[in-house]
Amino acid sequence: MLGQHLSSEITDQKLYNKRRVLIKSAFATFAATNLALFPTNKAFSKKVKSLAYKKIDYKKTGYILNPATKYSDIASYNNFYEFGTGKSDPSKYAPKLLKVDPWSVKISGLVHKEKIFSYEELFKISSMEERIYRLRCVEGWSMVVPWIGYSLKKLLEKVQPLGSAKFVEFTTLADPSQMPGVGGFNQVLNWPYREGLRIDEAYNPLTLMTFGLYGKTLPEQNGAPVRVIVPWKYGFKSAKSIVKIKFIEKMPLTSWVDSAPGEYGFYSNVNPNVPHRRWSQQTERRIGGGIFSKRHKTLMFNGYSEEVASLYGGMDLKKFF
Ligand SMILES: Nc1nc2c(c(=O)[nH]1)N[C@H]1C(S)=C(S)[C@@H](COP(=O)(O)O)O[C@H]1N2
Ligand SMILES: [Mo]
Repeated sequence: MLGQHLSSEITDQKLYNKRRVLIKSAFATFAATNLALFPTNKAFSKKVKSLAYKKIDYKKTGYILNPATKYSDIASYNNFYEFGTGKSDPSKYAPKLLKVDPWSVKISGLVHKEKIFSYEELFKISSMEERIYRLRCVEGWSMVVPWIGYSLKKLLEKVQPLGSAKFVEFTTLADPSQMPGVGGFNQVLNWPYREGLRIDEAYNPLTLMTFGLYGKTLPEQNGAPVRVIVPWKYGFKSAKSIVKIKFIEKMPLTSWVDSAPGEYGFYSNVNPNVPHRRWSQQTERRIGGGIFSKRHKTLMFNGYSEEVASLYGGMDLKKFF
C-alpha cells in the first residue's frame, strides 16, 4: 500500500531550512532578480517532481480497478466551498486567489508543547511517501489519487498530547479577501470549515498529512499548501488548507454536522449499508470515466476495513454514522 520514501533528499535540513535556498535550487537557471516572481508552491513542485519514488502496483492493491484518476480531473473537479459550490469554481479561483506563502499551522489545546509550525517546518517533520488512496465523496463520486505526505501521527507526536485529549479539531483558512465563497449572503456553511477526528483515528497510519499529489505540491484547489486525507471516510472529513489543529476533550462540532446534523455525522465512515438521508451510498461513479461508465460498488470503509475496522469494534455504525 505504501510507496517508497521519496528520497532522503526531501528532508535535508540544510536544503529546506530556508525557502530562499530552495527556490534557488529549483530555479538555478533563472536570474536571482526573478526568483521572487515564482510562487514558492511552484518551486516546491519542481523540486518534488524531480525526485524518484516507486510507483504502486495496482494489481496488488485489489480493489483499485482503474488506474489513478488523471491529474487534470483531480485538479478540476473539486469541492472547496470557500471558493464556491460549483465543481469548477475552486480550480477557477483558488490558483489566483489563495495565498499559500507564508503559511503556518498552530497546534494547541491539550498538549505539553503548543507550537506554531511554519510550512517549512511541517515539510521536514518526516520523509514523504506516495500513497494511492481512493477518495469517496458523500455525493456518490470517487477518485483514485496518488497523494504525497506522511502519517499525521508523526506531526501530532511532536506537541506531546496530554492523556485527557480525546479528539483533534482541524480548522481551515477562512479569509473573505481570498475566498469568494466566504462572507456575503447565502452562506452554505458556518466558516471557518471545521473537521475532527478521534485521537485513535488521527493516529492511524493511514491518516495522511498531505503536501502533494502526482509528484507535485498540492494545487491550490486541492487544499494547498497542506491538508489531511482520511481515506476510509467520506471526502468532507479531509479538510483542506489547514491553519489550526487543536487537541480537545469533547467531540468537536464539525461544519457539516453544524449545518445538517441529520445528514452528516461526526464519524462519516464510508459505509454502503447506511444510506445518506436523501440517497443510497451503495455505488459510486469514478470521475473521468465518462457518463456511461459503469458504477462501482462502494466498499465498507472505502476498502480499508483491514486497517481500520478494529477502531469501531462494538459500535453501532448506523447510530454513529
Ligand atoms: N476547507 C475545505 N475542505 C474541504 C472541503 C471544503 O469545502 N472546504 N470539501 C471537502 C469535500 S466534500 C471533499 S469530497 C474533498 C474534495 O477534495 P478534492 O477536491 O481534493 O478532491 O475535500 C474536502 N475538504
Ligand atoms: Mo465530498
